Amino acid sequence: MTKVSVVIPTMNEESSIGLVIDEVKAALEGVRPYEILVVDTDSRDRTREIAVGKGAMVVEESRRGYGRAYKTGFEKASGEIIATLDADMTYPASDIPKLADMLESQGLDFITTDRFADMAKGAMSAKHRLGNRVLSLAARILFRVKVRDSQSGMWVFRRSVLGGFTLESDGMAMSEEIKVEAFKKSKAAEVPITYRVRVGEVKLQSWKDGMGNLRFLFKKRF
Ligand SMILES: Nc1nc2c(ncn2[C@@H]2O[C@H](COP(=O)(O)OP(=O)(O)O)[C@@H](O)[C@H]2O)c(=O)[nH]1
Ligand SMILES: [Mg+2]
Repeated sequence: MTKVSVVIPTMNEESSIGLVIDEVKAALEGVRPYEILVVDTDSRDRTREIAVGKGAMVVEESRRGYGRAYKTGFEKASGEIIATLDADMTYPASDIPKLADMLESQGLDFITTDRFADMAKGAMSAKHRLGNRVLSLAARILFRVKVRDSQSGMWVFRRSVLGGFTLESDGMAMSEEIKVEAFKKSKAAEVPITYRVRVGEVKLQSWKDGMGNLRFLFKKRF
């Protein structure tokens, strides 16, 4: 069985990181070899302590940014398959084995997930839903990527795809960037998931990150 490295970025997620690690362990223990890498940016709460206590490896990355955290985590990952998710209980960690199986049985390189397929009530505000729809539409038009949800943060992919492109963004825009590149340069698919209500405070800055993402798409395209 191929090893899975589960990479989780954190910034002050003490109320949820333990729950996420528990769910990852319950899903993978005895199913596949795995490791859990928590990439933390200067948490001032008990995030690191909880992660270490639950057996995860904590990677310190003090340079801010969601994309930066992932790039650092990917460099440290030893599994041939990498799975990503937020530290906030929104994504179904229990789906990781199913998605890894799908990757292998269908000969895929990259799987991203579609949160719009089954979203819990209150999991995403109307403003964020609209923003995500606009960004997803922009990605479809500008890059012809067949994704409904360009901002989903749960991906399961072969580590080898990372050798095929360079990720420029250090921020939230890395989420759409990795999809654009993976769909262009490898065999990729989007799979529906259930998206849950967040535990703890959101780190995303709606307007700043939303407009930043849109700007990123246009800059990358033209
Ligand atoms: N290491 C690190 N993690 C971050 C940073 N910004 C956000 N995160 C984490 O990235 C994930 C996504 O952030 P979140 O607030 O859930 O954004 P949303 O899901 O887009 O609303 C969470 O697990 C955050 O703790 C950062 O600068 N560094
Ligand atoms: Mg989140």
